[in-house]
Amino acid sequence: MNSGTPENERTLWKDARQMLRKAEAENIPTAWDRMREQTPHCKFCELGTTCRNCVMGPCRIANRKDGKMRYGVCGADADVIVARNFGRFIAGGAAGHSDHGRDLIETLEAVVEGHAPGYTIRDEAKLRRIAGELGVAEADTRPTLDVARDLVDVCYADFGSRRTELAFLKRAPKARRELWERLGMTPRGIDREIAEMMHRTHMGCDNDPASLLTHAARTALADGWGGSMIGTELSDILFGTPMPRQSTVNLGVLREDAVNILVHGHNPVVSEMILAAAREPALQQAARDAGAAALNVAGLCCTGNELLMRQGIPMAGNHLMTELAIVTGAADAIVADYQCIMPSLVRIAACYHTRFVTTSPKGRFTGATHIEVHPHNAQEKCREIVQLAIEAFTKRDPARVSIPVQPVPITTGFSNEAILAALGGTPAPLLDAVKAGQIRGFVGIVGCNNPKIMQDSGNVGLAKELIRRDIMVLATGCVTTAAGKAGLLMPEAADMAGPGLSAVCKALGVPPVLHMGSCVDNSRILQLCGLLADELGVDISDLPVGASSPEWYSEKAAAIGLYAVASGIPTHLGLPPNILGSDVVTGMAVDGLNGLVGAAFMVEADPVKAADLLEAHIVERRQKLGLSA
Ligand code: SF4
Ligand code: MSK
Repeated sequence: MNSGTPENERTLWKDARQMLRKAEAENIPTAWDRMREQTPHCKFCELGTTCRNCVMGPCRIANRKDGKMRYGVCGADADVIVARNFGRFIAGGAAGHSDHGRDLIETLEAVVEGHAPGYTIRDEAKLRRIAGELGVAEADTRPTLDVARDLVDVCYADFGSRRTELAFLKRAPKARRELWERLGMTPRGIDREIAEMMHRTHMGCDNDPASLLTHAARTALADGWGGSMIGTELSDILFGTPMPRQSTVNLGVLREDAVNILVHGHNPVVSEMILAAAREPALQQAARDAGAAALNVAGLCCTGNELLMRQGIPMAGNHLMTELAIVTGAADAIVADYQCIMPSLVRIAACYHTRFVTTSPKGRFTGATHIEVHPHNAQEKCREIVQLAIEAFTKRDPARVSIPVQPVPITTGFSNEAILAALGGTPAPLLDAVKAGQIRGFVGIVGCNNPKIMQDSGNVGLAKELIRRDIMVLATGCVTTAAGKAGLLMPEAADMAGPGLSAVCKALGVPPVLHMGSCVDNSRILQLCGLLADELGVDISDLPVGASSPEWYSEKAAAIGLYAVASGIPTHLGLPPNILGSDVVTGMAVDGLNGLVGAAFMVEADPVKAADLLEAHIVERRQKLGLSA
């Protein structure tokens, strides 16, 4: 299968290029090949001017000279259709993150009820702290499980309709909360905002683009300050709060002599238990009996990030590496939960001995081995899955194995707790470095890969450009693997940073790009912004911060971008959402939101120009704070 694009134009990486050549030789199509088949994409859909919300349609809006097709059958124009489509897109992303968060509540509840063998509360201090923060009575003194039970209730309540605002919203500065209230953006209930977005976009409801976008922002905020934040905090409580540790990254982390189990998806509830099973002596012995030297659990995408942050497992790859990981011929099992798992993996796994195992009823794949994992049976089912991987190892064809390159070392584990601990318990030293101009600002680079962009060229290009300008980078999601492979997650990368940032990094022994976790862990960045703003007595929209997703593809990434903007963080995207068919919606996204929430989107494919745009915002905000540029 030849995509027509040379490998070195498809990806930045040697491991990917080698595997793309192997895939081609073995006639295995990849996302790049299918991208070529899908190009050019439907113009109406690209512009966002297709509506399929009822069966009087589907309708397409065209800017035709004869004036025809300016309205859908119901009379909706391009602005309304684009805004509705964007709103539903955001609802999809917010639903994904937040339903993930709900799974963590259910797991904590199962622990409380004694129905989750193998799970426990690993960070009791954090449980008590978070419970106290959210108003649970006597969180410091009551029995652990009683406190956990009350915390479960508080978190469940955030998904409903009876609150006027989400519990974690108090982490946002007062001025921001008041602004949201004035704008009608205060998220009340996570499921409520998502359901309301679907309601408003039904035919004959909200037909005002500004109103639709305001609710889209409210829905996104329910994700960032709600579903995602619950996901992060409860994951820390159940599996431990990340602290700095070392690991390795790229396809070289797969081992020829070991049973390789790749965990893929997002939710640590499954992957943590797979790791626990793989650490059991009986299963390790079973692996040795099968002729393997060890059981090697490695990560893909965000569940990989979760295990990397907390357990230091090696990271095999990000989004566009998932197919190529199987092409190594050394992946004995892919264990998937949900989100960002390409359906193509089933077909590619079938070309090898690889067992593709799905574990969630929300993530079924025809042709996969489905072993459903719930908190009550996870221990037993994950042992079964590890056993399956061991059996698959015995069927591996050594002649088809090709593990490219050597792993690259990385440092991970920069939760806010870890950052504050490194600073002596207060953000003050960090702010001193900002005031002195050593660190000029912070940019969170987050998100995915997209075969429309050379893999990781935007992620790495922007990170390098920003640190060179003394702007510290916070990385999550699939940017982690990119930054790691480029050597940016090691303290030695301080040498690639500007003089101010380099000096701070060397003094603290940290890299200029800090790995803060998975996609839901962007909530850590929100919390950090809230902390810094409160410490300075300003709003988040006054801070010298920015966000970027250079290679985003998913609904979830769009939701992240919108909650960042609505929180006051200027946000760069490497490619636009499908909104360009409406001048009104596009104008609001890139400009109009500035007047409302103090931040807006920027779209720029070139990473150096993107760095210019982000730097300009940081300079402007520094000057408003009375700091040097
Ligand atoms: Fe067409 Fe209106 Fe139905 Fe959309 S809601 S498909 S624009 S008739
Ligand atoms: S996994 S949403 S490709 S970052 Fe979170 Fe990666 Fe983007 Fe999925």
